[in-house]
Amino acid sequence: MIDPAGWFTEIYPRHGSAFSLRIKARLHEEQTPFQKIEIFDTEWFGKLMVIDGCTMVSDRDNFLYHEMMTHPVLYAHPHPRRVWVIGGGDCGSLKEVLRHPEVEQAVQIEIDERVTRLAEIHFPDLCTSNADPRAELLFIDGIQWVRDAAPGSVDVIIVDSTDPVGPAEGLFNEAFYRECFRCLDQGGILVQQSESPLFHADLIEAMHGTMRRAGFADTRTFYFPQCIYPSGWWSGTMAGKDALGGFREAAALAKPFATRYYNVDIHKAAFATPEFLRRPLAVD
Ligand code: AG3
Repeated sequence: MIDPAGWFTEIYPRHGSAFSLRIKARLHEEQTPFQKIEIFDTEWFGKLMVIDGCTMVSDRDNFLYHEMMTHPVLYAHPHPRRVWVIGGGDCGSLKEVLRHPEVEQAVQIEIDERVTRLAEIHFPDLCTSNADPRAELLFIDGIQWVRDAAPGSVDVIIVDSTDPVGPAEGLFNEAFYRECFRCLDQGGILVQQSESPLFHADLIEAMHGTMRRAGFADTRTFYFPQCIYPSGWWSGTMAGKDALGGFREAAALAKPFATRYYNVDIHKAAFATPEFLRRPLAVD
């Protein structure tokens, strides 16, 4: 929604709140077979991608999300060679994954090719690694992909999805996690964006239960800021085939690439659990 003064607003009806950005121009609007995609030029956040009215990516703050959806899990895994990004069509997660020299193969499985094609035009900085020989971009249903994949064929699965409604709904259920569990090799880890700890604590709590019922031995949530998403505070949740908590700290300290948010201290701090989120939760 854009008001006459040029403010884009995403309203959170369940939480009596909203987030707005001042828009300079609407650059693109398109209904794909899956969703409505809009691209705006904003006053201070650079370009903004909106899907079905929900903010997805801005130039200004996407580094927080993309670094946190990739580096913690890749330094938690002892030897991440094969990585899948499910969703993530803007290619921001794929780019961060490919910064790790130990990654030999990174497959992005995005259902809506238009997200990637528009990212290539409007978010070229996120797409700089798309031609990396280790990268493969597929435009198919991620649920079908994990169903068809061979057991033990991947080390890390990153679920970089939209909210759990519409095309992404099936990425938050036990059947999907069960297939992911089967596809992960020993020591394998799945990480999924898990919404706002303040607004969606019930979802995070349920996710832990669902992941464990699907077979995962250990689950952990970590936290980071993301000002364009509901409440400005976001989370990712890891599910380990084996116990989590491993951290290749020396490798993270000597990482051969620059980051703007992630570092060793952030890695450790991100897993600290606020009092009100200690499980089991008293969810209101
Ligand atoms: N994925 C998480 C988007 C959730 C935003 N929700 C909202 N605005 N209501 C973003 C994809 C980045 N690669």
